[in-house]
Amino acid sequence: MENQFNPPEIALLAIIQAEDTDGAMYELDNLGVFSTNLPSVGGFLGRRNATLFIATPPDRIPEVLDALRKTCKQRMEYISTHIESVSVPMPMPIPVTVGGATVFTIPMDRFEEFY
Ligand code: 2BA
Repeated sequence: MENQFNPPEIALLAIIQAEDTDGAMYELDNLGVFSTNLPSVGGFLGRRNATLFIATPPDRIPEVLDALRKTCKQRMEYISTHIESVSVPMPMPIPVTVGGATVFTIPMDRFEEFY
């Protein structure tokens, strides 16, 4: 059997912080929007984050973005660097602001479900 009913036309890839995953997925689930959590790692900080794969009809994109806005918070992370002017290695934390959510919107050519 194949699902032909109301096929989603847009794929959203939302990179969010790992801590926000449960809240975001819960909120999307409450909206009746399907999401898949792909564990990922940020290239800059090298820390675990999450990529939510969300396939949706275009008219639901605003609701999805609102749900992500509500549940995904900006945070300060720190990377450690060394002060060069001192003889003993001394780590110096540098603050880095990490979003919210980084969302890519991608048109989908096909959507199929096989049962
Ligand atoms: P990360 O690559 O670990 O980046 C974490 C944060 O570090 C970024 O937060 C940004 O504030 C800073 N950052 C990243 N690259 C930088 C660089 N070359 N120079 C200075 N600062 C830099 P966000 O922008 O909120 O990004 C959060 C996560 O979203 C990223 O984790 C990455 O996994 C993803 N991301 C952001 N923009 C992306 C893009 N254009 N393509 C693919 N993934 C992206």
